[in-house]
Amino acid sequence: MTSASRAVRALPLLAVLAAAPPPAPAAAQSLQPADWDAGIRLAEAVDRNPDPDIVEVDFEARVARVEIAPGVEVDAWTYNGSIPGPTIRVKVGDRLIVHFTNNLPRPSTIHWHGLRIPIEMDGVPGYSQEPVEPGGTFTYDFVVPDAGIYWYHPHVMSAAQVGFGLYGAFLVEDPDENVGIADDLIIVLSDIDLTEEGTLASPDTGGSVGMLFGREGNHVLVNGRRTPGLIARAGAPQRWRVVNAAKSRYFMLDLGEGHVFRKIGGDGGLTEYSEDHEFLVLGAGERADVIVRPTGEPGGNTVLRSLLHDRGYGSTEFRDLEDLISITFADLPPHAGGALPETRRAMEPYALDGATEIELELTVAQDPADKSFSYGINHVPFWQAQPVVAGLADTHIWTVTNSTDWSHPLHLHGFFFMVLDDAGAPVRPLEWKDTVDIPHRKTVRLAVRFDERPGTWIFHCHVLDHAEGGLLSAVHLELPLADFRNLLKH
Ligand SMILES: [Cu+2]
Repeated sequence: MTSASRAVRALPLLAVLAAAPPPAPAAAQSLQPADWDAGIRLAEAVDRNPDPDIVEVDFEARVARVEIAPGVEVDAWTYNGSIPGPTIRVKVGDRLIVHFTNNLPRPSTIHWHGLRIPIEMDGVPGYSQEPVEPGGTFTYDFVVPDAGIYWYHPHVMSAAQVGFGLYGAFLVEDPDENVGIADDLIIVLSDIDLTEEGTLASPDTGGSVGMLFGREGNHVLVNGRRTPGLIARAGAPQRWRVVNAAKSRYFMLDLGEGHVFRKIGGDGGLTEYSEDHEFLVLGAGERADVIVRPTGEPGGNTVLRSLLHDRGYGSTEFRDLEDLISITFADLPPHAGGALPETRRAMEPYALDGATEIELELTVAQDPADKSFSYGINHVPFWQAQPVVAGLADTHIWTVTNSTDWSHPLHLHGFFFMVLDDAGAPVRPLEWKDTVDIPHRKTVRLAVRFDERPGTWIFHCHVLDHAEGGLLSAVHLELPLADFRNLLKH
């Protein structure tokens, strides 16, 4: 298996730093035929607030009949009746108000994956709010702090609820950013598990062994459809913001020979500089912002595929490649091309002097009595875990060792981190991450700086079966001891 990191064709760092900043591109114009994306474009949430800096939307979680392929319908769990739910599009600094009503048969919440918002808005029952009972409501209300592509999903029975269809994209735009490409798409990758009768499969199939692997759905979906189509002008660049919303599945995107993904952003907005990748690997929960230029004969077609990515035992054997998007080239002369835009973002690595070192081992255990498996962090599942304690504005270096036979995309709520290399230096280009793959039997180091938002913030594997099987813990972020002493004086 070719790993993505080996396939990276990095720009020489010094050359990039020495070069003059690229000229600001002129206001971009569409290069695509009319309705090129009609078969794939996601519906957006309706903003009912006239204030240009407030986006106020109504979200109802409910069971609804959706069509995932011609003639294939299922009663899925949805936000506002669709899979994915409505795309939220806001500007950085906007206030978002979401009036959430739960009309599902089970309690639910909404977690805003990757957003650095107050703990009360984080959507985790038991840590930040009470679960919203069937028929109940909750108002999420926060200021959106960072540009980038994020997503949302429930944090109650999350493997089941995400697997049944509850997720959506959350795009935070920066009005000052100008990448110079008008044709953009949000691509939400997921899957859903259906029985032969076309109903939602049980989220418990395979019992403890199913949990150990991390159950994948048997229908791969792109924006809620099986292999939707796009009508592209050959050679014309497009900007894709890709979200992996699958409950377990990894994707390894491939556009075929001669194509690259110019990655300009990741989990938390633009990266330090753009970098070309032959393949694009996204673990569950990860995102990427990429520029692509599909090429081919006018009238012909190509396909965006997912290759087999080795996320551990059983993940590549007897598997097929997945066709994700069918791209038909319009009968137009190919676009002349030219260089793809380069992007740059001024980013400072964290100063790591005096950082607190934390060792985390991702472990698995089998109960000698009933033979069931559970995952753990440092050998304890979340129901026995003590949180990591951190002070406000502390910097931590986490050394995360995966001692299991499956990879774990580790997600930290509420904070960005940067990944460190084996020597402890930040990996370039710098990228703000909230979810990072910890490959099976490998160690990954990362640096995180906490800020002034106290609370108990969970971190967990985003293979959601693994999280529910024990691979979850928390950081308890609290006032420094001195502050407590001051409080006691009053
Ligand atoms: Cu995992």
